[in-house]
Amino acid sequence: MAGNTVEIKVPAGRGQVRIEALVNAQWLQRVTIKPDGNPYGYEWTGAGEGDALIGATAMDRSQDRVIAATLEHSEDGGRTFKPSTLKVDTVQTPTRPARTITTISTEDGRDTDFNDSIVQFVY
Ligand SMILES: [Ca+2]
Repeated sequence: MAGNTVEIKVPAGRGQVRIEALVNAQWLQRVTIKPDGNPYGYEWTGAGEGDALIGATAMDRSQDRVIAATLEHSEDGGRTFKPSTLKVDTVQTPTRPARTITTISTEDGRDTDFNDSIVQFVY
């Protein structure tokens, strides 16, 4: 698996897993989401500021899921994409039942603000 792909393991359980992708970047960002080894999934692209939403979906939790997320950016208007540098962070909320929020954040350049793309999984 390339270093710009993360697999998020979501156990079967209540409700849904919700996924949203936000951007804070001038360069085009691309987020590819592939659930459960499926070669087809979601591909979201966009640029913008202020946590601009480029894609969102939800999946039921009737079964254990492994959701692969690949994060890239383009410096040439979408002709070619390069792997972004990722950070992954998971927190549990104090609610009962607890929910899990996993955040993937990316850096596409040198300012190391790690907010160029932000993909959150909430379940
Ligand atoms: Ca940046």
